[in-house]
Amino acid sequence: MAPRIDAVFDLDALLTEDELAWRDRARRFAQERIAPVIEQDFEDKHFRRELVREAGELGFLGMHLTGYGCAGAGAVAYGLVCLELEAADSGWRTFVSVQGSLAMSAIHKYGSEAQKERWLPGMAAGELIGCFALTEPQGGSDPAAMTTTARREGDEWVVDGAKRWIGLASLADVAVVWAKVDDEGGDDHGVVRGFLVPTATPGFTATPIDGKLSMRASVQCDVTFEGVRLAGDAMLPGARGLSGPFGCLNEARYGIVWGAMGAARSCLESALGRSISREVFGRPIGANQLIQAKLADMLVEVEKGVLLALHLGRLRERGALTPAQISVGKLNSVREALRIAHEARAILAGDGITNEFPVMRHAANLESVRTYEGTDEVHQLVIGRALTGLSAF
Ligand code: TGC
Repeated sequence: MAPRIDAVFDLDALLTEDELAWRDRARRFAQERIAPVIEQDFEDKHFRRELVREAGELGFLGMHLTGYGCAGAGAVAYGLVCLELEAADSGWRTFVSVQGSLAMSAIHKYGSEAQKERWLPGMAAGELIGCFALTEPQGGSDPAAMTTTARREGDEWVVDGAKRWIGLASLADVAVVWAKVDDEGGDDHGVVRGFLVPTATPGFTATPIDGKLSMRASVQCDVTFEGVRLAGDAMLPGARGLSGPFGCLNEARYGIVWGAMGAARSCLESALGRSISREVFGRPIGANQLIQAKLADMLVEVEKGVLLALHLGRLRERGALTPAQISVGKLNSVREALRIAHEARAILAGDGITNEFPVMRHAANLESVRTYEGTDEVHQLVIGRALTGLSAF
């Protein structure tokens, strides 16, 4: 059993009883239900659908939302759950993000009462899966360039286009689809709006992307819409323009600020355990100054990252968190988690490239986390814009 590093900074003293209870529930789920099977699932490219209901029963799905069967938990509690899930595997934190922060959050923020009643309780319970279709094949950083359209035909909407890298789409019951309205002369012509698309609708096709060397225990898809006909009330009434999807991305990016530190902690725990148990030159490798320096630097970054996440969480609970602050957190957490994964791999030496340890899996997963929900570069430019008042986009 690897040593735990939580105690070093006494983070628990900064958390409420309720937050600790959420953290412990998520840690148990991650350690008992995900950790024992994750290496095989990663190898087999298998997403364990049956755990979705369990995650729902534990209250993790849309847990920061209120009403409609959602737990109404605070931002810090949600962050702690993300951290514990990602300590097991980024794919599971990604699932909770896509379901809760993206799909459910879009419906909760922008949906009509009927849309909320129709979808949210089942999604919170893990009976229904949602996905969030924003990114298109030509590139994810510039969603303003999307070409997917929704045009009005009589009482119906007709959606045509393609999306890529859409998490869970082939398993989903409903897709939140962002499309430009094609209505020459209308007020909404060319404006991005959100639509709720039941995935059983003819013309909706989701194809899992194969050949991934990252996030292998979760599913990302190419999605096509060929004349997908929707009822006239399929549009989310409360979202108009890109601020709609960006409002949801804020939520998901916030979860990553915490989650990536879970992957980092797991890597540090592996390296620390090994540095004590493995002997070279007649003593544990952890007795060497160079190894201790690496471990110390890793610990410093994990603790700083978690404290930053906690600060952002408290800001969010006060309604004071800005997108640029989220960018600081997402950029820092994922960048440092990747560095920690690479250092941990070095400490583990040859064994570090095997699945005896979770480190290479975390490192591979974090390459995806670094790219989705805004690349490092997008977040650097968001921060640069906040600093200078000048947009580099
Ligand atoms: P700009 O055109 O100026 O802004 C458009 C409108 O959006 C507003 N806005 C925001 N609102 C809320 N939160 C934010 N963070 C916002 N950022 C911008 C803005 O005020 C404006 O509103 P309005 O009312 O004036 O029209 O866009 P920009 O120049 O500000 O943004 C450029 C840039 C590069 C930052 C933005 O395009 C961006 O963030 N690009 C990255 C896109 C991204 O993260 N894609 C991820 C796709 S989803 C995903 O990865 C899911 S993966 C999980 C899975 O499905 O498995």
